[in-house]
Amino acid sequence: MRNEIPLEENLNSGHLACPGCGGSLSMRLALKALGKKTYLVLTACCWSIIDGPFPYSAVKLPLMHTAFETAGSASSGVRAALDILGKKDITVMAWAGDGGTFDIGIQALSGAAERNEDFIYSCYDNEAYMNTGIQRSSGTPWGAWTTTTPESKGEQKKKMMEIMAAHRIPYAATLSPAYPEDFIRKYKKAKSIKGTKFMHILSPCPPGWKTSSEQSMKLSRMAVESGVFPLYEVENGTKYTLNYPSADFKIKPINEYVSMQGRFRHLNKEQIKFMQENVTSEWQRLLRKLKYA
Ligand SMILES: Cc1ncc(C[n+]2csc(CCOP(=O)(O)OP(=O)(O)O)c2C)c(N)n1
Ligand code: SF4
Repeated sequence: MRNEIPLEENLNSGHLACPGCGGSLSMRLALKALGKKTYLVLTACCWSIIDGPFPYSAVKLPLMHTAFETAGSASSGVRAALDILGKKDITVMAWAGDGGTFDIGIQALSGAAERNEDFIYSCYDNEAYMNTGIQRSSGTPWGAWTTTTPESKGEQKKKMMEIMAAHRIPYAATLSPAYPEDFIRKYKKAKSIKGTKFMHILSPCPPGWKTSSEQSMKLSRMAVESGVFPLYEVENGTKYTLNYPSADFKIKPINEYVSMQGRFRHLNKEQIKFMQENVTSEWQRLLRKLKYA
């Protein structure tokens, strides 16, 4: 099989992520796909730390740190400035966590998407506000322990892909660092499309998920194979394409995925059954959309 992963590295070694951080591997893959002509807009999140203190930067590309809630508006401004300078060949990529996307940045992101601003928005979703000590976000799954849901989170995860698809942006996709070829292909595709592109990346976080570092890739794969985080694309809000698992794949039970993570340790059999029912019904909904959209 031909290796489709570019050798080019735009992320230095020696960055400040925890071992096993899905967010750092995801950035590495995204920058391999996008190449040198990329301008990064980074909101407050773990990546503000991972990148390192000024004058150091883990990223070999121009990068602007901006306020937590502004990825959508700041990226729109950077795009406009580059266009005025005639630098239309530079890709602008916003990079934010689930807290910065699902919650605090959603207004600026929705505004930019409605205007169909020409940039790639990447949300690396570690399912909580990790940088400030594991607080729940609207991307945290039902049942998860966080410091602000010490019993168990009682609300379901927000369906961010559906919200973005409802804006009818040209491209939205789910990605996993455990599927690097699919990951690279999607970023290259996003780069080739004009308008707003939304990339939703499930990014394991060992301290926040209470897992060991070496389990991150296994967990990423299990999230996909169990249907917790299927990999798919939505074009113009209507055309759905499923990548992994395939529609005829019998999704694996979530038990192993859940039991490997300390954040779900308190759940009893009934609660895991409830989670399973939700995952199964969401998977079936996705299959119906594929068929009828
Ligand atoms: C307006 C504002 N409120 C709060 C903060 C503090 N803060 C910085 S990072 C962060 C958490 C970010 O969470 P998320 O976007 O999920 O990224 P992660 O830390 O998980 O990588 C918070 C609350 C801030 N910088 N600005
Ligand atoms: S806390 Fe989680 S998201 Fe943040 S650097 Fe560590 S592993 Fe990555």
